[in-house]
Amino acid sequence: MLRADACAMPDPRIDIDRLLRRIHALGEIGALPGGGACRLALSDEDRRGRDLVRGWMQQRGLQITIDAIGNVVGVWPGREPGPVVMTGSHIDTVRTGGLYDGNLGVLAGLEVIETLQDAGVQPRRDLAVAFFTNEEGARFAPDMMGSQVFVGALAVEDARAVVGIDGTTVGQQLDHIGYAGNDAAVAVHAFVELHIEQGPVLEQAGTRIGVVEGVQGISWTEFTVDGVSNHAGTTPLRLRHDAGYVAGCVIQFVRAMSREIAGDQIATVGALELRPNLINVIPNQAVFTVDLRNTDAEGLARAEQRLHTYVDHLAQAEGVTVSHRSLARFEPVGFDPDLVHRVEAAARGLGWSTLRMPSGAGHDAQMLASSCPTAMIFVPSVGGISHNVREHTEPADLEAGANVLLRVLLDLAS
Ligand code: HGY
Ligand code: MN
Ligand code: MN
Repeated sequence: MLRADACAMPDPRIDIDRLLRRIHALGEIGALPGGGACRLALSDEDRRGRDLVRGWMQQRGLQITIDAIGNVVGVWPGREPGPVVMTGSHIDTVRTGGLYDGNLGVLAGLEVIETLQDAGVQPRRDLAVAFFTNEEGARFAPDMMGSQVFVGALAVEDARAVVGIDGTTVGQQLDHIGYAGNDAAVAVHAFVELHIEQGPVLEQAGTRIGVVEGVQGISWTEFTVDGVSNHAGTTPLRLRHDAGYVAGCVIQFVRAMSREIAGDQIATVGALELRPNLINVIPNQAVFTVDLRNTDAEGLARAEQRLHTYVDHLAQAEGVTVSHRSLARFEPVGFDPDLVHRVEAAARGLGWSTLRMPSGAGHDAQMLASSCPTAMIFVPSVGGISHNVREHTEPADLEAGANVLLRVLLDLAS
C-alpha cells in the first residue's frame, strides 16, 4: 500500500552501504590501478557502465527513455503524471577518472528513488534520474554535450558530427555502443544535481554541504602552431621558427595573466602535442589546448582577448603561423535562487553546515538551468583532488549529500 506523500511518513534516509556498493561496482568498469576508472564517453567501457546502471534502473521498475544523443532517463511515476522532478549527472569519465565525479549524482539519485520506494512513499510528481552523454568532453569536445542536446542548445546532428581526439565521430561511436535512441525528451519541472566539489573549498572551510549558486564561465580553445623543423644543433636561435617554444611561452603567459585578471581567473594548458616530437629536431608543429575559466563574464572575455593578442604577437616574432578553433564556450550560469535556498534549508534541517559557493567545474546542471529551475549540492573532496584516481569523498559526506538530495527532491515532488 503506497502512502500519499512525504508529510505522512517517517523521515526516510538513504542506505549508504547500498550506495557505496553501487559506486564501487560501477568503478570496476574501466578500473585503473590506484583506485579510479577510465570510461571515456562512448567507449566500450562507457557502454558497459551504461548497461549496468540502466539495469539497476530497470530492476526498480523505472520507465527508461533513451534520446538521440544517448541520454538515459529513468522515470518513477508519481501520483499525478506530468513534468518530472529530475536528478542525475554523468557516468563518463576523463582518462584519470575517480570513482565519484558524476557517478555519485547518478547513483545517489537512484538510491533516493529506491529509498522512497522502500519507505512506501509515492510523491505527487514523477521522479527521474538521468545520466547525460559525454559530460566530460575529454574525448569529444564540447563538454556537457548530452545535456546541451537535451535542452536544445546543441542540435543532435551537430553533436553526432563532432570528431574526437582519436579521429572517430560521436555519431559512429554512439551507434557502435548501441545508445542512439529515439525517445522524446522528458519534460522537466526542476533539476537538482549532487556532485563532489572537486576542489579544496569545503574541506578547508570544514563544511559538509556546498550550496552551489552557479557555475563559472568556460572557454576551451585548440591552437595549432606551424613552424619549421630544423636541426637542434646547427640552427642558431635567430633562424628558428620553433612551434614548441611558442607553446611553452603560452603556458607561461596564461598562468601570469590569470594572476592579473580580476575574478577567479584560472587557465590550463591540458593537452599538448609536438611534432615530430624528437629530441634533436626543432618542432615544426605544436597543437595544444587552453582552458580558461572565470566566474566573471567580463573577466573571461578579457582573458580570451589578451590570450589571442599575445599569441598573434608571439607568432609574428617567432615567424610561425597559428590557427585556432573554439572547442567550448559557456557564459557563467546562476542557479534558481528559490531552489538554492531549498538546498540550503534541507541541509541545515538535517543539521549539516553549509557554504554558498560557485562551481569551478562544469556540470550538466548548468545546461538544465536554461530550461527549468536548477540547483546543485556539493560534498567535500578529500585534498581537493579530482580528475585523478585518488579522488575521494568520505562515506559520511556521501551519505549527507544523498540525504540532502532526498529531502530536496521530495520537497519538489510533493
Ligand atoms: O571540464 C569540466 O569542468 C567538467 O569536468 N567537464
Ligand atoms: Mn562531473
Ligand atoms: Mn569531470
